[in-house]
Amino acid sequence: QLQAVIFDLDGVITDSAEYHYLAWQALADELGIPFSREKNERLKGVSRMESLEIVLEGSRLALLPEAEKLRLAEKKNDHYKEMIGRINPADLLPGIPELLDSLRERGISAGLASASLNAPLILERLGAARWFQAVADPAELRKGKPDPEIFLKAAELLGVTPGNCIGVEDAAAGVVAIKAAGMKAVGIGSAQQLGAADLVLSSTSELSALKLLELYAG
Ligand code: B16
Ligand code: MG
Repeated sequence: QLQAVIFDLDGVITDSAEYHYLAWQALADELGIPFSREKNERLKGVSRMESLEIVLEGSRLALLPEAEKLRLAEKKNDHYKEMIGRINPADLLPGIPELLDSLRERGISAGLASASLNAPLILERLGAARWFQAVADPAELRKGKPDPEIFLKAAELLGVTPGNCIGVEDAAAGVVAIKAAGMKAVGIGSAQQLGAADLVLSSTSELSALKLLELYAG
């Protein structure tokens, strides 16, 4: 029986990727290094410090001492936090409130497996915290996606068996993490990028509790 659905945040519950992009772009401009929306695609689902490494890649700044890198990441995060302060319930992606209500009515738990240290703040801003029975804290984990650790942690916090869960992700590394956790995976985006998922939908508006139950049964 399907016990829980475990969600990624950015790109699935809300689109904070745009704010991440704007904050990284501003930092790169300030540092005088090239950055683009295309490069930003590689940062999706990747931790803050790993993202910085990708931003600095190919520049001399990649050789900066760790303390300096931490300072740059903090600078980006301050700017990002300033922007996400504007997030409100209207920023929930299409179909998500209905899906979370419907899961709750059916007694299916919802968990969050986001690599973002800002996830609890964003859930509050969205008015979405009430839907989630568990939020895995990425600060407590050793490995990021594609490692399954964060999805396994969310299942553990919910008190459910991974095999009785479905994970929902918009990033390829996230889909790999879900499958490695022994869960069924739903990818939101292009089938080309998320081919490893058991079901790929082009938008969250296509998600429904019935589709998830069908996927689980099939
Ligand atoms: P922060 P997700 C991820 O969120 C983002 O996709 C990724 O771009 C970001 O670098 C990462 O969170 C860390 O975010 O700097 O706020 O800790 O997709 O796993 O929900
Ligand atoms: Mg994501």
